[in-house]
Amino acid sequence: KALQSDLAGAIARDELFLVFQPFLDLDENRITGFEALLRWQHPERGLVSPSEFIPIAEETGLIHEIGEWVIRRACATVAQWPDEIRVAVNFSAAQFHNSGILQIIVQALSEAKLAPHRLEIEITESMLLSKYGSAEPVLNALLELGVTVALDDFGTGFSSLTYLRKLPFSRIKIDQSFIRDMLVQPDCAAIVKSVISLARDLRIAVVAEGVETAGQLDYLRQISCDEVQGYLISRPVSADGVLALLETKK
Ligand code: G
Ligand code: G
Ligand code: MN
Ligand code: NA
Repeated sequence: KALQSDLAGAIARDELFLVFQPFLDLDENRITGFEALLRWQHPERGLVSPSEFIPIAEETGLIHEIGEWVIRRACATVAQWPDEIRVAVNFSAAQFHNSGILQIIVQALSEAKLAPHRLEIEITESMLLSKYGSAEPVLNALLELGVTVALDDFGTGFSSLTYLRKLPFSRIKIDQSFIRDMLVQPDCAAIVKSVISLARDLRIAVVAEGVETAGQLDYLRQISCDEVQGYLISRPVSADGVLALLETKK
């Protein structure tokens, strides 16, 4: 397929870039970090969505090279931001189960002179059930390194409470589908409330994803959600946009 061969040269042609979407802490009412989201500016097709090209990268194995580029670029970028700001990077299963991944992360942190606690890795529940084997050793090694791990899209995969008990997550990101429906479906609100309460008892922080309305934000404040992310706070912005956002939301 054409897209596939184009993707192979995308890094060399400097067509990939990152945009950043903030996390807002509700207690402190300040931005605590940004999620790095990958974008591909294709010379003819224009902007191609990661939901289109990440699966191709995974099938072809290009995900390793692309994923390494994302980690290095994210670390180098966040190193230029204030010390209290973290960056979160999305991982694919194949990347996560690559034995060289720790070395790649250590090197990216060192090149950027970045404190490990400023990097967060986002993984999904489906990656924990992967054909590649146990995620536990990698998660423990990351923890030891000081890099934090967030469980992304929580509630959409095969959630098991065993994961929360056994694996060292710093954060749970409640999937946006729950946030979208929580004010219209009481069952959905009950789930969101319970996840927040469970996470608090386990000393795991909670991020609500996909917050789009003031009503959703108010409700999440009432039930003591730690952090929110979504178009209401900000769409993903360029690296320059991050600095502007940090100024205005101070
Ligand atoms: O930003 P957007 O909503 O278009 O992202 C679509 C999907 O692509 C999301 O599931 C997101 O997690 C994923 N994604 C974005 N950037 C990256 C990346 O750098 N690596 C991986 N593996 N997935 C990414
Ligand atoms: O799978 P993951 O949660 O990493 O995907 C993040 C995706 O969600 C990105 O593509 C981002 O653009 C999108 N997103 C972020 N905030 C919102 C929002 O408020 N509403 C919707 N519909 N999508 C959002
Ligand atoms: Mn994510
Ligand atoms: Na998510």
